Amino acid sequence: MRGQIIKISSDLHFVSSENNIYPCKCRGIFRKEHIIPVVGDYVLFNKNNLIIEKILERKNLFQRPKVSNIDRAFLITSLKHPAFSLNLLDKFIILMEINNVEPIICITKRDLINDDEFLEIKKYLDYYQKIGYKIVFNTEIEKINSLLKNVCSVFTGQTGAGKSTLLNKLNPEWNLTTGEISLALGRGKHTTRVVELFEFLGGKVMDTPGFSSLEFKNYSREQIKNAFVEFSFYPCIYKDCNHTNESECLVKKAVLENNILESRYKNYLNFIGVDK
Ligand SMILES: Nc1nc2c(ncn2[C@@H]2O[C@H](COP(=O)(O)OP(=O)(O)OP(=O)(O)O)[C@@H](O)[C@H]2O)c(=O)[nH]1
Ligand SMILES: [Mg+2]
Ligand SMILES: [Zn+2]
Repeated sequence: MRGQIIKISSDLHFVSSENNIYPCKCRGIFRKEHIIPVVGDYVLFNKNNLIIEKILERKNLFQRPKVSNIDRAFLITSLKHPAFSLNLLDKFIILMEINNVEPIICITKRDLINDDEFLEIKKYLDYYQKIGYKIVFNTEIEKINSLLKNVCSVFTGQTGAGKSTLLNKLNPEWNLTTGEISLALGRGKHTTRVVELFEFLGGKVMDTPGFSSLEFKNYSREQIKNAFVEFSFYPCIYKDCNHTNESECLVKKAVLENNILESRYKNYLNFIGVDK
């Protein structure tokens, strides 16, 4: 039978298929061949002995959180506790661009900052919107529901940002555990421990354990450069311009003229390993 892994707990893989959930183990060969199933995987399994026989081809695969077959990724971004971070936002967006997944910026904890503080951050949010990214607030339930409809989405973000809280708001039946914020550390306490997939509005949505930092390696300079979508609005004379030391670089000019956000450019240099 064909099914999809919705949760993994030690060696038990919960496979959803035709309105049932089957707790399955993997064929022994998986371990030998270093095949590691993740939540989101479509699999072939035997419902008599509850063994997963095969993982079907993945559309995409992420390491942190460990999930596959994603169409949309919501970065749950709190404005305070934990603090708003442009570096984290850019890392997330670049990772999604490279993997051809649509990133959605979902803002939480607007209520924890005052209007002046919000205006400071709004300048940045307006820029991201201008270059084509969708931004929603965790209070805009209808808007979030319409983005979740019929596609497979993942909620990711820092621990304590409010992923599980928002999912409970979307559907209280999920009854997910939510956590306190450690005031000493200014972040969450890793309340969600495992990835879990839920069917919702004809699509799927995954809750995931939060992280305290996001790393990416193994991406080439070329990939990172192309993932900064607004750079293509400023076509440099040299097609392979890296926008670093080249003269007559239109991207650098756009940064100087405040048409490209300086933090974006700095993060670009940082991600390709050129620190200025
Ligand atoms: N004031 C305020 N608190 C919020 C908001 N959203 C979430 N919280 C609180 O933030 C804390 C952490 O929320 P969680 O939903 O557990 O965060 P999480 O992202 O699931 O965290 P991990 O599971 O550790 O990754 C809880 O105390 C929530 O009540 C919000 O919009 N405003
Ligand atoms: Mg959680
Ligand atoms: Zn250039």
